[in-house]
Amino acid sequence: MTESRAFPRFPAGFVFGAATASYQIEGAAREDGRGPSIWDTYSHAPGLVANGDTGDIACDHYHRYPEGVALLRELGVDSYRFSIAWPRIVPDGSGPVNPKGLDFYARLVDELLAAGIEPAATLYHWDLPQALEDRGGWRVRETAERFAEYTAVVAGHLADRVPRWITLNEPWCSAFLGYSVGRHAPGAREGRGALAAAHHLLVGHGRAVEALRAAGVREAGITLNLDRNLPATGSAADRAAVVRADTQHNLVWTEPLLAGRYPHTEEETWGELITGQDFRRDGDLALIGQPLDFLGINYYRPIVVADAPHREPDPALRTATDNRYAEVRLAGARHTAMDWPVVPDSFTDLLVALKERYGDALPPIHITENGSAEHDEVSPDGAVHDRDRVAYLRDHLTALKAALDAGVDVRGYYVWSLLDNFEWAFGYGKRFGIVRVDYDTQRRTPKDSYHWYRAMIAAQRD
Ligand code: IFM
Repeated sequence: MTESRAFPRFPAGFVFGAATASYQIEGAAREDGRGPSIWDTYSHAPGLVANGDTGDIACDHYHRYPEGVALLRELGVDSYRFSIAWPRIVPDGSGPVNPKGLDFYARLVDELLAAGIEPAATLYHWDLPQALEDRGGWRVRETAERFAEYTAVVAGHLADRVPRWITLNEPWCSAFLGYSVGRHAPGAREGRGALAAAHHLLVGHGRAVEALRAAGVREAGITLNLDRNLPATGSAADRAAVVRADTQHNLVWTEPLLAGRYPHTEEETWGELITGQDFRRDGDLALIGQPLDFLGINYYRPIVVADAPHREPDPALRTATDNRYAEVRLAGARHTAMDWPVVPDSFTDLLVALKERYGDALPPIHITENGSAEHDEVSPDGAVHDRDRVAYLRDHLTALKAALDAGVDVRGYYVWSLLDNFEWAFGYGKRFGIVRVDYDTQRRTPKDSYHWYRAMIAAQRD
């Protein structure tokens, strides 16, 4: 059953898409020469991922990608955003290239093009080759150089067929969840290491943009998970906490990328860790701040922030994430299965605020992810009537249209996600797909949200 009322209307040429990521869906973790990634290591370590889940098999998309493309064609999307697994291409992180890895993505791209769907490739969605982590990972500059080499290989192979390229997905997660909080691979709990990782991810982005330009790609950009941080109360202390949260979540990325500077609020946020950062070099800001063809933004929810002056500092985390603020639950809001509050207006506000801050320096935007995990149930008729997800998508697309009406140049929207998949440390328990995956049988069942999104896209073309 679909709910067709009140479809928002988007301008002609607006791109509708769906997104996935390699480790979350591909499986075939040890096939055809793929090397181990940090997520293989992390998910196989006892106790780090819910239920002991791993990406070994996932949605078996490596073998079933034609079925995925058929679902996309039936959905009517203009574009499909997928990510390329670095350890399939360069299994040891440097050295020999694996032709079978390149072949897989070439076959996927050809299948998409034959179905009339534009491929959009993300080069790094968190599956760093383990061999590079063993040499320091994103803490060291060498990883940025290896990333540029890998980018040149992939773009050299696919640039003629893939028009839109995303260097990094959500570097905040890679740097801070990965190297500070330890909730993502590689599971490090460091202060300074996380700041070095943030910087080297940005350097890697800049070097990858150079490689993409050299290969002649049509569009190069980066995807950020920018947050709309709201103060828990109107107190000066909570508002100051929001400034610290904004620095760490947003400005650490947007200031170097869009304004050619480091955030001026760094000292307040990171204290003594920010002094004498020898990993920053002359010329880095120019490299990082090269013009982009688009900015990718992933939006899910706002974060309500309260000052937390008495929070016990964890010595391992000190100052990189222990910024003396705490996340507060938003009273009165519906929460998704991730326990994330649903506030569509925050989506509009985030985009409008970004435009106000960066003006003409803000490139056109693609919403590269938006969606919700819900407590899906299979009905006796075999269908998944995911009303909450339908409402989430409808309300967020309406909020997005409001941002366009307010003058923000948004060119596309990708729903997260095409398929239920491996939700990182939460394992398979959280389902974001508009298509249900039965992990025992690998059967795919389009949910009501799939049918709703299909009807919404079709309505644009009436
Ligand atoms: O599943 C993730 C994705 O890999 C990155 N963005 C957020 C999604 C939902 O948590």
